[in-house]
Amino acid sequence: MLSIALSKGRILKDTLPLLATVGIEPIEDPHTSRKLIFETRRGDAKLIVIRASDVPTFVEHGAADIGVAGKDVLMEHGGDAVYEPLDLNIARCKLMVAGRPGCLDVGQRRLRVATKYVETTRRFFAAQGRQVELIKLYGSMELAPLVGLPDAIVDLVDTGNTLRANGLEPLEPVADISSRLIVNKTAMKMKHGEVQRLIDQLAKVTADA
Ligand code: PRT
Ligand code: MG
Repeated sequence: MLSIALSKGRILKDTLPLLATVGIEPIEDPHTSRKLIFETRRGDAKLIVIRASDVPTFVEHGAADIGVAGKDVLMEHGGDAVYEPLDLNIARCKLMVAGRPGCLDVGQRRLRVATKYVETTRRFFAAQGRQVELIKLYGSMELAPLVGLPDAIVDLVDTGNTLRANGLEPLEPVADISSRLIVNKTAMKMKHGEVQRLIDQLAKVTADA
């Protein structure tokens, strides 16, 4: 039996069609159901639907054999606790520094940056030799500069509409983001045949797309 951890929202929406091509289809609709575990039409695979930021933790500890997580979430989780064998090329966007034009010039004082991605942001600015003051937020990052909280934010940008609607501009790219297939290290050994078959099948589908 393989357990696969996904998150509600765009990852579920973009991953279900990929899994369907290898016969893994939930019997009930996970978009609308309040259940957290879903049987599939393939008796040997089940889906677990959890918060996006919890997917690496579930897979790391073997609560799921496999997961789908955004590169943003994986970078922030850090380390090499799970294998990351496949870029699914879905839920693509960019992690960006954003703010009002000129907001990065703060003279001698430390730049104040609000983000959900504090570790990734710290590493990004440290690599430029720049120490920043980090403000951890869990959402509505775009609002923060408008109410004078930070100078800039680090957040995901897709169309740029959310930034524009709030008078902010994308300023510096931090990373290109897409969703990755991740695998628990023990499952990769103990269920190698099943896991490798799924990776190979999905690799073929994502390459065709
Ligand atoms: O909502 P919750 O806290 O439960 O989890 P989550 O926000 O992480 O879940 P979800 O479904 O919103 O995002 C899951 C994953 O989708 C992220 O981890 C990314 O890897 C990926 N993804 C791809 C995105 C976007 N594109 C995206 N545009 N996640 C979020 N956004 C948001 C962004 O934060 C901003 O608020 O969309 C807004 C910007 O979009 P544009 O088009 O206006 O630029
Ligand atoms: Mg969200």
